[in-house]
Amino acid sequence: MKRLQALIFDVDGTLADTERDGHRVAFNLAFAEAGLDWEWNVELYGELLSVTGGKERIKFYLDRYNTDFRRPGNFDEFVAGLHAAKTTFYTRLLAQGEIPLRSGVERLLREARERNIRLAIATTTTPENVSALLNCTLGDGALEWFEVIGAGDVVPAKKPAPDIYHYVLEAMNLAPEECVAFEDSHNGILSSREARLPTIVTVNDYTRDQDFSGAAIVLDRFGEPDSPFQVLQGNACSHRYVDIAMIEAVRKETSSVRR
Ligand code: XBP
Ligand code: MG
Repeated sequence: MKRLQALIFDVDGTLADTERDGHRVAFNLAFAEAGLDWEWNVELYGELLSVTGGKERIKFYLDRYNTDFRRPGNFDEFVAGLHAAKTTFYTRLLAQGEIPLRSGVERLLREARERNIRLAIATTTTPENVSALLNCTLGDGALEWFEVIGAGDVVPAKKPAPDIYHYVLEAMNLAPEECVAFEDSHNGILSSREARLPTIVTVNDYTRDQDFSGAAIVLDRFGEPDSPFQVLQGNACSHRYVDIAMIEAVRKETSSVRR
């Protein structure tokens, strides 16, 4: 088995629980500012999450849930403008310290750095949102912890397409079996699996009941020594929280199952 070289993280729902109290709130603030009476409640937003990417999600909402809306002639520009306003509101919420990292994330990132395991990001969210989250939670300079940040429109096809993971692997010059990906959603694992990456899933309230077939393991959280994870699918080999030893054990376990 090849040595573990890098960890590749999804952002929304994985590094932090950003959707319900972050992105959703920011979309609604942008709609209100534009004089639109659209209101994405917690339940509706769960349905809209089936489409990744904020601009794509706005269009999906209009196609599926608000067909009476009269679209302006410059529709793409209109959506892009709304989305830019949403990004401003979202990064403002992060700056207010509203969204922490999920427990265990900072510990794992620091351990990986100490052991010279390379770090990267593969997300559909806008690059500014990634910088804001990392700076606001880990402090200035945390962005440099990540060798590659694959985000937003850098690839034309967002998750569930594998393109963003291919982009990151190519930029790092690594094979998928030298890496482990971290995801929280069905769309996320479709993307990482198609890129042949062993994937550890940590679910959240929006994704708990989704299909994660093909995951190396599915957990309810990263876990900490004093608040261990619950295993929802797979074998954690007696480990109780995600650290490098646990990741190595899961890689070994899943490669022997595959053989
Ligand atoms: C995240 C997304 C993003 C965010 C919003 O999916 O789908 O669209 O919800 O961010 P994943 P933007 O965690 O699978 O990357 O509005 O910046 O797109
Ligand atoms: Mg996600």
